[in-house]
Amino acid sequence: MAKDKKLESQSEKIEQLKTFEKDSLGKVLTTNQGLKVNDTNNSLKSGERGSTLLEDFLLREKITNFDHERIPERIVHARGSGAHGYFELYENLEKYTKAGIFTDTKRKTPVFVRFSTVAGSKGSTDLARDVRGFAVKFYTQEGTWDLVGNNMPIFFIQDAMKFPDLIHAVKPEPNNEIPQAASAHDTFYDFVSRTTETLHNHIWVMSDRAIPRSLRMMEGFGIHTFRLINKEGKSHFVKFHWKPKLGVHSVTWDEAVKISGADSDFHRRDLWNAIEAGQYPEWELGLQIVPEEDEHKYDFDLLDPTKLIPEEMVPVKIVGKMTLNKNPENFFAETEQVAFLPGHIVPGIDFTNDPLLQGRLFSYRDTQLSRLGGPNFHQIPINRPVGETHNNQRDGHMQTEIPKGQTAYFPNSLGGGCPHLAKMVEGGFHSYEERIDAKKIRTRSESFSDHFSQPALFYRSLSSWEQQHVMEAYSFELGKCKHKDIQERMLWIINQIDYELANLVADNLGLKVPKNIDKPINQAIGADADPNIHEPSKKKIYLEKSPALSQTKSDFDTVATRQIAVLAADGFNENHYKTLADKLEKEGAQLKIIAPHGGTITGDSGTAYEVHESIMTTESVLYDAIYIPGGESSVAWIKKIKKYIKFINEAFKHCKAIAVHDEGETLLDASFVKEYKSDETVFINSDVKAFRDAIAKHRNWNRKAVIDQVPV
Ligand code: HDE
Repeated sequence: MAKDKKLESQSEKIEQLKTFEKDSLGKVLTTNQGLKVNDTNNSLKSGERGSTLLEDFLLREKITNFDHERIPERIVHARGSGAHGYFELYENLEKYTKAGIFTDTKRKTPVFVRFSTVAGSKGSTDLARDVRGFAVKFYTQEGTWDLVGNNMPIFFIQDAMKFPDLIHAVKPEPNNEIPQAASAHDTFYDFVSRTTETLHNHIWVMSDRAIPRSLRMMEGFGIHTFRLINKEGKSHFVKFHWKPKLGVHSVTWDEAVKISGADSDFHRRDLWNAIEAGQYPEWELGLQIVPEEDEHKYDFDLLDPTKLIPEEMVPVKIVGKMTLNKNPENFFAETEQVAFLPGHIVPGIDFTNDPLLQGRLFSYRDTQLSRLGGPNFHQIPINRPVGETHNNQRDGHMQTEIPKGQTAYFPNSLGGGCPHLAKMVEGGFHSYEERIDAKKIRTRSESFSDHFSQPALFYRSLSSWEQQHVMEAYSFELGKCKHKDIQERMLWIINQIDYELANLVADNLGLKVPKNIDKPINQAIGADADPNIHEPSKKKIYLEKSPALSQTKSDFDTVATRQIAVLAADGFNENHYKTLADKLEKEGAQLKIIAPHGGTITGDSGTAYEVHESIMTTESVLYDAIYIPGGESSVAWIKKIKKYIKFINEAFKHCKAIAVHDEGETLLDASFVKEYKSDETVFINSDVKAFRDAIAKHRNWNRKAVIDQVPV
C-alpha cells in the first residue's frame, strides 16, 4: 500500500510544522551563528599534543549544546511514541454540542497522538505490565483540544490529592531504584492493599489489557465524565471511547517478558512500521451520552473516575474516525516536546467536578514548566495551535515571537483596544453555568464508597482464559512481594472480587485467604487509621455481566499488518510460499522470511528471495503466526538448527496459528507440536483460508490447557 502523501499534505498542522523543519541535505556545516566550519574533529591546541585552548569557541559551542541536550523526562508516562493524523466526523452532533469538531462533517481535524507506558523511564521496555497512555491533541479551528486518556476506562484513585502517593508507590523504590517499569514490588502493593478504591483499575492492570499486542490494537478512554454543551447552553454528560479498527488484542505474559529482551521497542517499532508501510492505524470515536437529568440514576457516581458506565447500560455511539498517517520527523521535537493539558478544551466541551479531573487541570500546565523550561511551551512547533493567538501575556524564557506595539494590557485605548474580547457570536469560550450550593469541605463523597462492585463485574465478564490470565498475573505480582502481611491484605481484597480467584492466588503464594471476612473492611486492611476514609460499601450486583469488557467481544475479521514468520532455507517450495503470500499480502498481512542466514535464499525454481531476518537475529515472540513451506533441502537444513525448533515450540505455547506443507510437517514432528497436530489451529496441507481465519482470530486460546506443558 503506498503512503498517502495527499492526505499528509492536506493537514494545516503538517503545513505549519513544515515551516519549522530544517533539512541539511547538500548544505555546508556551520556554527549556530552561521559561520562555515571546516574542522569538527579537532579542538584548537597549543601545539600538536595539547593543551586545549579556552579560546576554542567551536569546541565550546559543540560541547555546551551537547551538555544540555537532555530535558527532564515526564514524571509519569515518560516512555512514549507519537504519530500525526486526522479526525473525521460521521454525523453532525449539534443536538449535543456546538464544538466545530463535532458539528462540521466536512472537516479533517489534524491530530497528534502520543501513546505511553506509565511507570517506566524513557528508555524502559514497551512490554511492561502497565496502563497505556492514549493522549490525543486535536488542532481544531476553535483552538486546541487535548483528550488525555488511557487504554483502560477507569483510574486508580478518586481524588487528585492521592496521585503523588500512588505514583511514589508504583515507581522504583526510592532507596535502590528497583524495579524498573514494574508494579510487582512491595511499595505498590503496600499502597493498593490499603487503598481499596484502586482495586478496579488494578484488576484491569492484571488483565491482558496491560500487555497489548500493539498500540494499534488497544482501546482508548477519556475516563472522566465530561460535558458536551450545545448552542442553547444545554449540557449532556459524556464519556469518550476510542475503538481500534484492528480489534483489541494482547500478548501473553510469557511473550511480554521475552519480547522485552528481544525487542524492547516492539510497540514503538510496530507503530512506526505500520505507518511507513501505509497501513494507517485507525480508531473510531465513540460517545456515551447521559442527559443531565439522569445524573443520579446509576448505582455509581458519574463523577467517580474509578467507575465506568457499562456499555450495556449506555451504548457507545460511534461518531467519527481517527487515522494516523504520518510519523514524526524528529522524536525530540515532536514526541518528546508535545505537551498535553486536560485543561485545553474548546467551546462545546466542558469539565465536570470529578475531583481527579479537577486536579489534573492544575498539574499538566505546572509540569510543563519544569519539563519544557518555562511558560512559552505553547510556542514549540508541535504545541502551536493552528489558529492565530493574541493576548497580553509577555516575555518569559524562550519567547520566540515578537509581539508588536506599545500596549500589553487590557483594557487599553493606546493599542486600539486590541486584542479585543471575542463576542459570544464569534465563539468566545463560556464556562458552563453550573448551579452550586454547597459548603466548603475537605472530604470524599459517600457516593464514591463502592470499591468492589465494578472490579467484580469486570472479572465476571471475562472469558475463562482471560480470568486465568488475571489469576496468573496476581500470583506473579504478589509472588514478587517480600512481605507476607502485604500479600495477605491483597488476598483479602481479591477475595472481595471473587472467592475462587483469591484461593487460586493464595495457593500459588503458599498462603491462605484471610478469614476475618466479617470485620469492617478498613479494620481488616489496616486503613482505619485514617478517619477521612469511608468504610467501603459491600459489593453489589447491578449487572450480571458486561460482555463489552471482554476482549473476546472485539468485532474484527482482519489479518492486516499481522506478521507471519516463514521458516525457509535454500530449496524451499516456492509455489507453496507464493500461494500463501498472494492471498495474505492482498489483505495486508506481512510475510517475513526467516532463514538460517542473512542475504538471500533460493527457492526450488531458482528464484532468489530476500531474507528478512536470519534465525540468529530474531525470536518467535515477534510474530503472529508461523508458516513452513515444503522443500526437502530447506526443511533438512532448518531441522539442524535447534533455535528453529524452539521458535515453533514458543509459537505453539503462545497459542499462535501454525501452517505447514509437505516436508514442513517433519519439523512439527521434531517439536512439541508432534503430539498436538490435530489442534484446531495447526494446519497441515490445508488451504490458505483456514490459516487466514485463525490469524484473524489472533490466538487459539482453547490451547491454553496444554501450553504449560511446553518446555520453553
Ligand atoms: Fe496524568 N499526568 N495525571 N493521567 N497523564 C501526566 O503530565 C496527573 C491521569 C495521562 O503523552 C503528566 O505532561 C495527575 C488520568 C497521560 O505527554 C502529569 C493525575 C489519566 C499522560 C500528570 C493524573 C492520565 C499523563 C506527566 C491525577 C487518564 C501522558 C507529564 C489527578 C485519563 C501525556 C505531563 C503525554 C501525564 C499528572 C491522572 C493520563 C504529571 C496529577 C486519570 C496519557 O502532569
